[in-house]
Amino acid sequence: MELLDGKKLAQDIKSELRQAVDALLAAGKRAPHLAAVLVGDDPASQVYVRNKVQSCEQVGFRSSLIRLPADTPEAELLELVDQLNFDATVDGFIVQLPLPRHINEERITLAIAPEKDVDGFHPVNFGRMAQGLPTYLPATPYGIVEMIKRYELPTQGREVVVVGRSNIVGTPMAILFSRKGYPGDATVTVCHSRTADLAFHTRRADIIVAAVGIPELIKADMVKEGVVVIDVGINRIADPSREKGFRLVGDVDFEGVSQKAAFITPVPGGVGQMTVVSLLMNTLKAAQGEIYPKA
Ligand code: BQF
Repeated sequence: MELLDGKKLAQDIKSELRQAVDALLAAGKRAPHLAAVLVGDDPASQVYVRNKVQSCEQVGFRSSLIRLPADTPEAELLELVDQLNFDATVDGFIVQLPLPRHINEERITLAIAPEKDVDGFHPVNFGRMAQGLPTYLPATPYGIVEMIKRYELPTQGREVVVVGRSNIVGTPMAILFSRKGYPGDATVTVCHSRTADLAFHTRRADIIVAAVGIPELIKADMVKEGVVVIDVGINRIADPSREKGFRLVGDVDFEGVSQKAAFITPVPGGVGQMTVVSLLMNTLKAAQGEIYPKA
């Protein structure tokens, strides 16, 4: 078994990003600028936003964190989004999900200008992805694609099983693996909560992407020898022996499945790390007008 080391790859990519920033500055341009909006005080969301801000610092990006109280009216958030859309000093921005229940995530996502949608959640960017046009790939799928490329894992003709069908991971991964060219050309099966026999599908898989948010759902007896396992799950489970009272586990039983896998991502230190650097790669593209050329 070989680990798919997200931490190591993320470090490599960060040093590439630092060099790109140096080149921009040397050309008399300013550093890329990412803004992040955090509504409320969900503990996991606070960690994620902090990871993003710290990563910006590490590569020399400018970042702005805008914190709003949990009871911020939707209209107020929409106004902020509009302000960021028109702020020429901001190259790209994200609104951290999940949002408080009284705010409609779809309405917020639709309000973000596609040119600044570095999370790649706007339907325009999703549509461009589905058609293979230049776009901001959603950060987790982008991270997984980058991981597969950098480990040179073959996908052509492979049986891929995606477990989960969310708009931000499962569905885009299924589209990307089935597209023409590398890392596509695979045969894709999408499994979900209504799948009759999950193990029947996962046992046939050459590559499994687990993105359902169920701790350690995928067990050793559900996979074949030599499988490639991409574990997208970041689940907090109670662990009184830890200082914080919890530990992180994926959607895959790492202990068991790693005995049979050829390649597997750890949690933590796997896909999550790639997700954060992918957001930075999208922000660089935004600053350079690579997807939507600047006027
Ligand atoms: C690691 C996320 C679910 C819902 C909304 C590194 C992150 C996580 C883990 C991180 C995630 C998950 C993020 C590790 C951002 C990934 O070392 O394993 C980084 O910061 N993530 C998010 O912004 O929103 C989410 C998961």
